Amino acid sequence: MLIKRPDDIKPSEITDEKIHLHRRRFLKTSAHTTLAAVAGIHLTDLPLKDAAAAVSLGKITSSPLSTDEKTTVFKDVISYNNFYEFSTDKEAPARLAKNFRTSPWTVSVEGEINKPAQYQLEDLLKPHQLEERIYRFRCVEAWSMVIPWVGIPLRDVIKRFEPNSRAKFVEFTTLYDPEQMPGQRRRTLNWPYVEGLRMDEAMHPLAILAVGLYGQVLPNQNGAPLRLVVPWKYGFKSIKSIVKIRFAETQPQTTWALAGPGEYGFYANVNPQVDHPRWSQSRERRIGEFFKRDTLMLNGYAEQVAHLYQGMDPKTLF
Ligand SMILES: Nc1nc2c(c(=O)[nH]1)N[C@H]1C(S)=C(S)[C@@H](COP(=O)(O)O)O[C@H]1N2
Ligand SMILES: [Mo]
Repeated sequence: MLIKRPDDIKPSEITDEKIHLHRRRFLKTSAHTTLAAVAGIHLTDLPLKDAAAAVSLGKITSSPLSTDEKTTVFKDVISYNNFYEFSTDKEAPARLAKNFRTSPWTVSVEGEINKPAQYQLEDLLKPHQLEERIYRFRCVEAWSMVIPWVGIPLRDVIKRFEPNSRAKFVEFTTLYDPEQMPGQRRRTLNWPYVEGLRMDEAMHPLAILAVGLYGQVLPNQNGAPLRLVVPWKYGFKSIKSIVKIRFAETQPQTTWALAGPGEYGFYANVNPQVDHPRWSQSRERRIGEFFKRDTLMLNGYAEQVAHLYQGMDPKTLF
């Protein structure tokens, strides 16, 4: 269930002291400060003698679309990841992505639009107000988190590109750079990672492009410097480190559907009633909790998005 949050709650107020300490520690890495510089983000010194420059994204407004559920501990959000470009191991991306270069970062925008262009990340972000969106995030492997993302509504960005009437789908592509991404030297997946949304899904106010979490620039292992977040779908739809956004008339291919067409589909809507062929999707483990909980239809966002799938067979929406 979604509740309204007052606009003046700063991300700093929803994080505990431990989280702040962790934040200081990881923010000392240069990759973050470089991204901050390129994204036109200002740096603020923390009143701590061991802290170098901590990154701040500037003004972040809080969104009424946030959940009021307890957020997952910061350390878990940044140390338990799926990022196959680095490793299939969940703990390894944090270490292996440490020196990943996120600046300069160019996003190529192509296809059925009036304004195709190559954007520097800072230019892509400039006209937009950053928002905090606290979302439930449900991985297809039956674990979940609650993450305070910092991002911008995808729909606002898409409108700037002026899609034409043939734009029925939008495709996203992750960087291909095996030199920096050791996982890409093996064919665990079809590289580069690609994902897609139907246009009406992409234009839904819940879909965001994230540049941060917990009030700070995205850690590399979480998909820096730019990743998609679609909270009513399984986590694999939320593609990381995006370098290309392409608009198309036909449904794009997606990495996981290519890897296992019987197991992963284009829609990947969270549905507790449709099992994965190898495990149940009815329950999930919230990271940091001991007892499993019921998985909610459309990850708890049914009220907002169920209408997008009216008349479609839920069994085809996996
Ligand atoms: N490029 C890319 N994007 C990706 C993945 C990946 O391996 N590569 N993993 C996906 C999966 S399966 C999940 S659950 C989420 C994990 O996001 P997190 O590590 O920020 O929690 O990222 C998704 N996006
Ligand atoms: Mo996932």
